[in-house]
Amino acid sequence: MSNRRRFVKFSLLSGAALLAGKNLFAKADKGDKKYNTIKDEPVVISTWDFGKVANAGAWDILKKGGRALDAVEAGVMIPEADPKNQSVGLGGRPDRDGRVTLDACIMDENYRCGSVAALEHVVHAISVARMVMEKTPHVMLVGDGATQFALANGFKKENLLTPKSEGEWKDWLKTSKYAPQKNIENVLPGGEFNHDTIGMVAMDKSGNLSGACTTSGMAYKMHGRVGDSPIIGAGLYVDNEIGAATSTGVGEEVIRIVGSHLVVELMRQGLEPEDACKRAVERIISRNPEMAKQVQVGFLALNKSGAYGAYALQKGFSYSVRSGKVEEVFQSKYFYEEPQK
Ligand code: SD4
Repeated sequence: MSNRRRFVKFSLLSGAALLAGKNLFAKADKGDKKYNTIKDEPVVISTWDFGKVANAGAWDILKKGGRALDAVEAGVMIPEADPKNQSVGLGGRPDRDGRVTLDACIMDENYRCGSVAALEHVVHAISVARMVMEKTPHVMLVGDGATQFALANGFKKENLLTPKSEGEWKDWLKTSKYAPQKNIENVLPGGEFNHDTIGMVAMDKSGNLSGACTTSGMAYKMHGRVGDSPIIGAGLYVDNEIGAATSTGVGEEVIRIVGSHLVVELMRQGLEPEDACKRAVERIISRNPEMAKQVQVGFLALNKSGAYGAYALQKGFSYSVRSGKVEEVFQSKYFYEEPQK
């Protein structure tokens, strides 16, 4: 597409957005809304309602003055170990070949980070990611290399495919339809929603930030597919001077805009967390509005002052917050007022 055509397309999009009451280029409207802030105390925030249980694990460490890095690892290990949670770790939904492959990454207050992608047979992908960070000269290990590294370092080999996830996969094979849909990624045979991924960011008593992100990825993905969750900058980013961000939803769309890094950079430019998340969502829309209507992406961010916020493409993204004073699940704001046809 020529530059001129691209400009015209982009202008038309902004015009349409303005007509729909959305100003893609609006400055963050600081001052006329109240931003949620946890002042001068530890806080942990994570994606979706099930983040509440994970936050409790992180909070046990934070409330005792523990390190944010330890808190986020311990926090996300809870859904990883829960066979009933079919989007993370044990019991995660498999790829289309029936293999449960896990993606995870972790990042501390000092730009140190570790990641695994397409890891198999090991429940706590987040701890393997942390070990990559702490015990290797690398940032990311994938596939067999990641699995071999984990097993060689004392992680137990387990079958992660539970009878429930296996049964659903076999039902899915009857149609083999992989069609990410708005807000629900995949509609499963039973009509349930497939919300994946826990992304968690935390600030400890010393004011240091860390984050973790772990998932079994999109259900029935191609074998070998890697989403945003293990990719530093896409599914998670932490800059201890500025803030931390994480994402959930259709990872391909997050990777294209390096979403979590973008959110942190927007906070560096002065945007509040919610506005930074919103701007990242708008970037996805501006790239391909038709596609954006069909999928869900949500961002969550925490800045160095303890302000936090989220924003999603579609209705339905929730996030959980835990501090000394707050223990709550919030509904994220979202771009599309009504479900899109
Ligand atoms: C992925 N971002 O693998 C993950 C999936 C997810 O809600 O978060 N779904 O693309």
